[in-house]
Amino acid sequence: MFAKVLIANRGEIAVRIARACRELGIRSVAVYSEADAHAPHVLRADEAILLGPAQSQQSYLDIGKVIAAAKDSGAEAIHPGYGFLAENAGFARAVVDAGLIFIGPTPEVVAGMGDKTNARRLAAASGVPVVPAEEDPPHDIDGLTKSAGVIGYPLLIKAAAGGGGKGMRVVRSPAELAAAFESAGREAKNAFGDGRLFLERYIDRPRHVEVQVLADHHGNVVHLGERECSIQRRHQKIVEETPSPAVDEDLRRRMTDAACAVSRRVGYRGAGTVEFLLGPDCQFYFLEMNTRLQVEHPITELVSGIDLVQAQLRVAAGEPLWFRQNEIDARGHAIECRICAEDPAQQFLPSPGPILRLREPHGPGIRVDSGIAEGYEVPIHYDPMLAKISVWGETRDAARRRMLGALTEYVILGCTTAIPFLLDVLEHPAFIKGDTHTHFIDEHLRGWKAREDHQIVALVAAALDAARPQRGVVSSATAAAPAAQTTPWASLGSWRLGNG
Ligand code: MV4
Repeated sequence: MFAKVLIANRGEIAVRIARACRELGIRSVAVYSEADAHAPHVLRADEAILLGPAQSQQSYLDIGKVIAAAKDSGAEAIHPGYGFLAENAGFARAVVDAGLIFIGPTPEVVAGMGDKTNARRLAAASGVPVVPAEEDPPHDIDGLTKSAGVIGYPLLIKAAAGGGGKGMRVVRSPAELAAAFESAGREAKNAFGDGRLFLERYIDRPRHVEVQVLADHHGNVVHLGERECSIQRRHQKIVEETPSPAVDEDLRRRMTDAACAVSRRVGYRGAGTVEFLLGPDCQFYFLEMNTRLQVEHPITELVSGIDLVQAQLRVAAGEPLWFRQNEIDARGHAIECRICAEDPAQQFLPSPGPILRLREPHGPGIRVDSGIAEGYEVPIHYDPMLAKISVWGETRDAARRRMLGALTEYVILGCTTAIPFLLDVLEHPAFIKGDTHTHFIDEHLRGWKAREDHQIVALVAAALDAARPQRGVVSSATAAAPAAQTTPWASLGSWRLGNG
């Protein structure tokens, strides 16, 4: 096992990886930018190295600086987390060339899965269903129109070099085709430096269902079930759950078999996720394969009991998986909500700020993966996700109700979060029914506004908090009656969950 690992990331995932390192007796090295000098991930690691200015390009995305930090610290391996350099094949290659271990698949697999048309071809060759497509459409308007006609309308124009919706256009008629192809190519070129496009038949109102896989260097490939990630806004996942309310045992076996088949064929190593589109007709289609740990990995850990980050470290160190497929017994239901510094009433505008007051939920079956602490200033330079709440319950509704309670207990004063929005998602009848597909937010919560009680509560909480004796200045009166000091939220009583 490694003696020292460098964590090439920040925020909650860097804290998560540092914890897994500690539990395996591995020393962890954090890297940070000037904006993160007091960030929890820096304090949580055994060592910390300043990379440079706040801008990601001069810090977390600077391949040379990250590798130099690993070499200087004596780390044998680098864990990339997710985002930043996690799926950058050039980084993976540079890590290996520097004589270090990249905790993930080989650079060739990172590159191969990063090309969406190549990934599709490998999936199809593995016998996995793919959406009917034109993978290399002609660029002249006649040729393009002809190949679009073969696919049929509505169709989707997609960028070969990247996922996440960039360079994607739905085309509903031949009249829209040329302009959409033109603008998609420009967007793809700007986003990925590669304007290659392909056409796919459009699957209407799909679910996004992904399968977690784990593969070691000894020929073992296993899956850890599926995750339903359809509740998204502009391709940003908001709520994830496992198992999917739309997947029965037969469909689960077919999807997980398909995910393992692709993983085996590409020679996958480590933790990976195979994404599928699931149509209303229960047909599923390969979408892409992510060669990183996903944000939503905690819900898989909660139902399976497998620590995925420890598994990544142990597999990267050459250890065989310590369990067989038939020993994985997923149990219960888990839901994750992402807690982001953004204002849902202002089109989810990022709204970072100082964390003035922080009270995280606790209790049976509640897990908080957090990258913030009271007194920490959330930088404006990075992704607005602050933390994730994940809950486990015997049943889906038990998990849903536990999540509602946990969200209600979560107090973050100082920056706006989407917690009230999340409460309305989880209380929506369509969510309760399990009718969750990728158009859920558009169809049920378009133009969402905070309910009156949310606003009043927030104002009263802030007022009460402002009226409290200054923290640390304990007058004789308050010292005499410490019980009188309560958090503003506690003094408001349980204002949620239909208690008036
Ligand atoms: C699709 C699709 C419908 N038909 N492909 C979204 C980004 C990238 N992951 C692929 N995505 C989609 N591909 C075909 N042929 C619908 C989407 C899609 C989507 C997929 C999963 C989760 C959320 C989504 C939101 C909008 C569109």
